[in-house]
Amino acid sequence: MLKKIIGIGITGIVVLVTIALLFSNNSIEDPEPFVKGDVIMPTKVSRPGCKETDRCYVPSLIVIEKGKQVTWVNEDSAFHSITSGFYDEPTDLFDSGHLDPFESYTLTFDETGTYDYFCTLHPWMKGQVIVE
Ligand SMILES: [Cu+2]
Repeated sequence: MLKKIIGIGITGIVVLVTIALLFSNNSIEDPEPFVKGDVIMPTKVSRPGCKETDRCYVPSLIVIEKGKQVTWVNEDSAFHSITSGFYDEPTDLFDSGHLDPFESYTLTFDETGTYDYFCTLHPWMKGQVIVE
């Protein structure tokens, strides 16, 4: 009788430890999904200072081969956009709309050329993609 109770007790502990290990492993194997960007919008670019240090979009100039993609990631806590053209002269080639913090936007460039873009919310944020 006593052996049986001890046996059940040990089995219970083993089961509990196994469950605990399964849960802890899951949290290690399942990190937050995070997209690695080619161009980052770093923190605090919603203030004009980033223009002076050329850190509104990092890098503000990216050169890629024809047919390749560029992914932008908003690492700031404010909304930003990737919109073709210039603030006072937008074009309708592409527009990400307002990107939430940590949201990303990916574009494929199938034609060579120089693509200027800006942020519709912050006139000082400018970038350029050159497709060769
Ligand atoms: Cu912005």
